[in-house]
Amino acid sequence: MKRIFVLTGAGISAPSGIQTFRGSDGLWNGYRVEEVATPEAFDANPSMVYDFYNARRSGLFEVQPNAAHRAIARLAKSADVTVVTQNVDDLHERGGASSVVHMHGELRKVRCLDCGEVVLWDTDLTSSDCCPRCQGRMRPDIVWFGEIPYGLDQIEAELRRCDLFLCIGTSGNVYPANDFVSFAKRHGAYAIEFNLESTMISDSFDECVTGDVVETVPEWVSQAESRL
Ligand code: BJW
Ligand code: ZN
Repeated sequence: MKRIFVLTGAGISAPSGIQTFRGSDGLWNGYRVEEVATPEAFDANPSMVYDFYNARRSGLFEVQPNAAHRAIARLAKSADVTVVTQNVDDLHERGGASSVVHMHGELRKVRCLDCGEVVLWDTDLTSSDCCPRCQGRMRPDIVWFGEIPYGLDQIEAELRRCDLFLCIGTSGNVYPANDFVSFAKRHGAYAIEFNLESTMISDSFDECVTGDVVETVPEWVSQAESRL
């Protein structure tokens, strides 16, 4: 069975109605990134950071996975697929993917600042919420700038052995995800990018498929299914 590594970014969830980070209607337009996505910002103004993530968490219940999420889940029937997402939403899982690495964390989880306990959390989080294990303060379980992404050991192992690297809906602005394509290619993978436009990392790919992921990804998966 072919090994396929799928890296996704905000562009796969944009057609479901979740804003991207760096588009003209991107989330960062309302908030300066360093105000909400760094540990320093959380220390300086926790209630703003709580509000930002509370709004996004409650927004999750109003959106649905789209045809691209479902096509990736379908691909796992004909190949050995690893899905690594930079997204903090749960649309891959709701689209049928069985195991997903959320390298930048998950909106539906919070983490204790004292003991590290991670708890499923579907309601608003405030500074008065306490850890069920040690009563410590809780923060969104999100990887902020300057923090180490999750799952890097597994990611590196899968990048080394994949035959095909698919990169779907990411601008390639953020390290280390923007390095994965070069790493996979150095270890022998063929790499394809799916995006509306060319990105900072497009030159690293063997093929770039331009268009809306809800069309390009299902179409590519349908064609691939007969070849894999
Ligand atoms: C469509 C579409 C449609 C839309 N169809 N396409 C200087 C130089 C280099 C690196 C650094 C530096 N200074 C600091 C760093 C490191 C830093 C970094 O990269 N900073 C850069 C901004 C410069 N990175 C880190 O700090 C990371 N940690 C780290 O490096 O640790 C050290 C270490 C690593 C590894 C080993 C050892 C040590 C942590 C990064 C954490 C990122 N966190 C965020 C926010 C938190 C999550 C949240 O709140 O949701 O994660 S930032 C934000 O960007 C979010 C995203 O996951 C991430 C990537 O964004 P993405 O997904 O690419 O979205 P967009 O909006 O940028 O792009 C969307 C794309 O979709 C566009 O291209 C559209 O065209 C496309 N699109 N609709 C097809 N329908
Ligand atoms: Zn705790």
